[in-house]
This record gives sequence, structure tokens and C-alpha cells, in this order.
Amino acid sequence: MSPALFDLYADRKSIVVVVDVLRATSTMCIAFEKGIEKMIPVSTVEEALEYRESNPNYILAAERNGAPVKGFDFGNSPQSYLELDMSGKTVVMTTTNGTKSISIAKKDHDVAIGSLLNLDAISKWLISQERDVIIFCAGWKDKFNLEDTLFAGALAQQLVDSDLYNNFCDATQAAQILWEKGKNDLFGFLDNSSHRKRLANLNIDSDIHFCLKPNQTTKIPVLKNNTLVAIDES
Ligand code: 3SL
Repeated sequence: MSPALFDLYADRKSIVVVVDVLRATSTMCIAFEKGIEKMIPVSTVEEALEYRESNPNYILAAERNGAPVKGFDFGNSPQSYLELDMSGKTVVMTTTNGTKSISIAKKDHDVAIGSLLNLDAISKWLISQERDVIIFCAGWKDKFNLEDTLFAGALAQQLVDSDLYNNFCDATQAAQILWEKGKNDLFGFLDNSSHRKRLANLNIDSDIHFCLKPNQTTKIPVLKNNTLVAIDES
């Protein structure tokens, strides 16, 4: 439910699904849907700039506290990829919570990227892997957030429904209860949530609607040698 809790669950063998519904992992999923070949997630703005020095063809995306970082090609809006031909491109990306969570998870685990946009695809792929799963909610600066936990509940529910998974974790059970309560009106359920308000203050309500619409892609970004590449589970 928060990066601060991850060490309590880390077991060095599970697949870790990192989720930051608003908006980092939604943006990652849609960037692959729009054809990018690779994405390099990094923790700091400085690291991203170093990548560009090493290769001027890299596209840089950065967000801090919800806002795009000056001088970068993209911020963190998934919709900014929609109208572009991104075929074959490599994006170097840094965000406040999403890429930080990937950095924590990748130390000892295989990492896959989840969002509502690839919910059914990632669930199907995980079931085919026959491995334990940890769902890592990026939250906000180590705090719990509702939207990532809703996704955790949705994914956990699908895994349990497959009959291949058991869920003995109270945090996951709480996430499933939240999903059950919120699933028919995700936008309304998040009405009073901190990040919905934060993004609304930045006038990006439309990104919230976009990120809450399940199953817009069958791409599953997975980390290989510090770089995300996509599996297609269509
Ligand atoms: O923190 C993050 O990684 C971002 O997804 C936050 S924001 O939605 O871009 O504000």
C-alpha cells in the first residue's frame, strides 16, 4: 500500500507489479500501446538528462509534483502520446512516485507494470506465469492512496477468481473490498481523494478519466536490464 511498506513484503521471488494509476504507470502502458520500443525509468531528473547526453535521440519525460519539468519533451500525461507516431522510440522517464517505486522493486525482484489500462492483460499474463505476485502501490510520497489500492483490489480479485491464487494478506483483502465498493464509479469514488484534487488543481481532470478507463491496451511493460520492454498479451 506504500513504498515505505515494501520491505515487509519483499521475498526476492515474487513478480512485483508496480502501479501508479495516476499517472505514471498508465502513461507507460499507453506509450507502449502507441509503439515505443523501450522506456528507461530513472529516479532523478539529472539521470534523465545524462541519458540524453549519451544519446540525443532519446525522448525525455519528467514530472515533479504533478507538473511537467521544464526543458523535457513530455510531462506525465498519457494523453500526450495519443496523437503521435512513437514507433521505435526510446523514452527516458522520471516521475515523483512511479519511477521511484520501480527503482525500489527492481533491486531484488522481476518487475512488471500495471494500470487499469492493461488490467485484463496483466492479470492473464500473471496467471500464466504461475508465480507469486506482490502488487506495489506507488502511493504519494510514501503515503497510501486510493487509486493504486483500487487497482490492487481489481487485480487481486482477478487472480483469486482464477483459483490459482490464495490471498492471506489483510492489505490485499482491504484492497479487494475497496474495489468492490468503487468499481462501478471509479471517478466518483475518488471524488475526495488527494491526488484527484491535486491533478484537478493543475487542470488535468481529463487525464483522470483516461487513466480510470480499464483495458485500453494489451501491452505489459516488463523490466529487463533496467529497461522496460513490452509483452503483448492479446
Ligand atoms: O508520482 C508519479 O509518479 C506521478 O504519476 C504523479 S502525477 O500524476 O504525474 O502527478
